[in-house]
Amino acid sequence: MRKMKIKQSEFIKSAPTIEYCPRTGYPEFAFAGRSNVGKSSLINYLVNNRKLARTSSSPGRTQMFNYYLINGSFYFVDLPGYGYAKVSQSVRKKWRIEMDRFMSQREQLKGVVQVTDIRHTATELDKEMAAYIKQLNLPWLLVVTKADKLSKSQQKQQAAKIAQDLGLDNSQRLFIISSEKKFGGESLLNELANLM
Ligand SMILES: Nc1nc2c(ncn2[C@@H]2O[C@H](COP(=O)(O)OP(=O)(O)OP(=O)(O)O)[C@@H](O)[C@H]2O)c(=O)[nH]1
Ligand SMILES: [Mg+2]
Repeated sequence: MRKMKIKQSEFIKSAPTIEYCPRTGYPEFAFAGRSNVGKSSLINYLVNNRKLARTSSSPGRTQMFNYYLINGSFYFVDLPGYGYAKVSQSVRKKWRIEMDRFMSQREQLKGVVQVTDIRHTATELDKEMAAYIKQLNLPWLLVVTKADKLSKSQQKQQAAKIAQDLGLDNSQRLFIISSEKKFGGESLLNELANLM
């Protein structure tokens, strides 16, 4: 079991399509999930830098493939949230195409971290995303975040329910996390280290 310690992180670029994504060949991990679920906050927590990824209380802020270089050797990619009602139909359609190209064509992509809110049952879009990642045979890690909002026993129960609804059959790939209270991230980082 490898361990990962993050010593350095920096914003590299926001890429509108895969043509603009970095060509260094470094391994990368993408963070996907419903809009406002806490993807950017999760990245900031993992790298211990509150100012790295832009977070917001208004959903739909992350609009492109946002690349963060970690320890000078791999990337975290913050993806735009799905399911945000105020984004126009045409923008959503375009995003679907770009996301599809990204997921299916980026050879550097070593895994997808799917993020859901521990308080909510999985939506149709969450299920669709989960099925999509699995079908691509990409390592899939499920994070249920905002765990600070529930009691310890509720956390376990809700996490199990979400994992079941999304068809997660490997409990080692389920992570109960709070970016706000900063817990649960270490085991996720170690799992990512094993995928590089
Ligand atoms: N209590 C609590 N709040 C959180 C946690 N993580 C994120 N939030 C809050 O949730 C809101 C959305 O967080 P973001 O990290 O911006 O969410 P996002 O998924 O990146 O959103 P988009 O970029 O719009 O898709 C912010 O108000 C955060 O402060 C958490 O672990 N606990
Ligand atoms: Mg974001």
